[in-house]
Amino acid sequence: TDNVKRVVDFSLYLVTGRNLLPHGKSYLTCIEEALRGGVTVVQVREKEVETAEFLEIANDTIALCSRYNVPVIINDRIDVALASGAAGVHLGQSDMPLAIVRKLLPPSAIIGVSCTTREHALKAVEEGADYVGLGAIYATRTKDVSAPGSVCGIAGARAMLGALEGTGVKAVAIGGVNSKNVLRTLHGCVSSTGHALDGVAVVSDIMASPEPYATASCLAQTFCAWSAAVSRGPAAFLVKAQYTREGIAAAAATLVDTVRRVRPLVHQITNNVVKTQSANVTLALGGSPIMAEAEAEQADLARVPGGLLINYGTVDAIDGMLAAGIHANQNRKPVVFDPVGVGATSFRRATAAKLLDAWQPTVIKGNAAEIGALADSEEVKAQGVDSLGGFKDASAVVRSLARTHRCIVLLSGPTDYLSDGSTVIRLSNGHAILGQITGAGCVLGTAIATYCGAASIAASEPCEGSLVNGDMLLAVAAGTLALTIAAQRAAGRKEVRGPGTFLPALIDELAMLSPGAVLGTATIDVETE
Ligand code: 3NM
Ligand code: MG
Repeated sequence: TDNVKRVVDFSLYLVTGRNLLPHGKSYLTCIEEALRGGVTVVQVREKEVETAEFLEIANDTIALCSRYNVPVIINDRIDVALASGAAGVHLGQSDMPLAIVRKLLPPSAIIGVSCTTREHALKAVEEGADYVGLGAIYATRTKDVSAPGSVCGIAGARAMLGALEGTGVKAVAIGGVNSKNVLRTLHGCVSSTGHALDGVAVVSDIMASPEPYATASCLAQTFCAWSAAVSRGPAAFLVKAQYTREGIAAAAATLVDTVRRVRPLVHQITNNVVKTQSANVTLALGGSPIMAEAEAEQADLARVPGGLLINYGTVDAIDGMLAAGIHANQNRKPVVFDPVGVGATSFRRATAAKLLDAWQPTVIKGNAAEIGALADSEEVKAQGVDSLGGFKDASAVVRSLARTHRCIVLLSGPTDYLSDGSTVIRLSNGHAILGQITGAGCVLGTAIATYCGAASIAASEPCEGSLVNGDMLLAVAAGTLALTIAAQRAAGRKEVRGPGTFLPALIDELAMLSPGAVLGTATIDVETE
């Protein structure tokens, strides 16, 4: 009846765009194929047609969708919604105010609002919206999003989701979402307290597809796999485990051999200062390095299993970095991000934000200054690329940043802190002489990318709904231990008299590192919440 609001499944929300149909494909054929593929709600969006034609299209769409028990929402036009008996309307920020629309439509009407800012989301909640469209997530050609502020990005969606938590207002992400980036979008669009999307809204990926059935199926299946992974636990973007000191040490020791067995390709976009030593560290650990920066080669490289390191160092090759991470996400490869000196300039901050909106890192690693800058911490101020000190509560900082960015965060220093957003692991191996060579932090990133790459290849349980297979918290711990334990051993060698003799000794110790050395030397503490 008119008084009962139906429960809508927002998981795959198709917004129509007849102008995008491929040559020879009729509108209703496309919609029907998409419905068979798994579309759960349809919005009829018409920007050019006169009222009579809009009403006819709405009626035809409703007749078709009702056979699939899928509700139809009308974009903007209250009169068309009323005349067609549609399930509801979708309002833009400059359309009729929600409060008035609510009075005009029957109580059962589903009303949605487009939101780009946290203020929009708060207002939509207050006015009693049933759902919101968060966007544009990415740049798109389907709608004009050229005005400044029209693209909210993943970061903007996170802020809006924070405002929606506990309100019951559903949310879909819109704008440039497609079958290639949908898993990354779902993974990324989660508030720091864990509030996630109810679905994704798509126009061109389905409407312009020669095979809307296949495209919709792919989107729907990815959504299902993701929600299954999420329902396994709050931090289910990882394979959850109970971490103990002994368990971490044993896993790290095992991974020493795993790296050598699977020989992961370790693709590194890193700075000129450290390229040679990074490639040598990869080889010594048992991985296979490739230092490839051109945008045009990223798609091919991402198809080879392994790990990706993006160390933005002197901040060039940004197009290559953008493409590398996007392709790595699509191929479910781990991405290690080293935002070198991110606090030093506003350019570096903006670049980090741009990269983090384009792709999901598996790991962010940095020193106190870098982690402090990413966390907007006043406690640690950046000066150049060196860190000025530590945090009062480093565990809280890494845990919180891991939640915000939905990844593992490693804070390197005399004690290394790493967290998946719940567990914090502290590692206290290493040697002060690491501070006397250039690029010690950079090669730590290399070691982590090498271990994450190997762990993702060797993962016993592939998890379709997750961006990476395997336990990345253990891999980061293992990569960190490998480098710091080798450094300790190198520093203790007779022939090492200073930083010059230390670096080749470090490469030797990495090449000779044994599982037993890791087991016997690892200094690990675990804090669970
Ligand atoms: N609304 P595609 S973006 C209809 O930002 C619409 O509110 C947007 O099309 C918003 O899936 C958009 O082809 C177009 O990128 C989305
Ligand atoms: Mg509108």
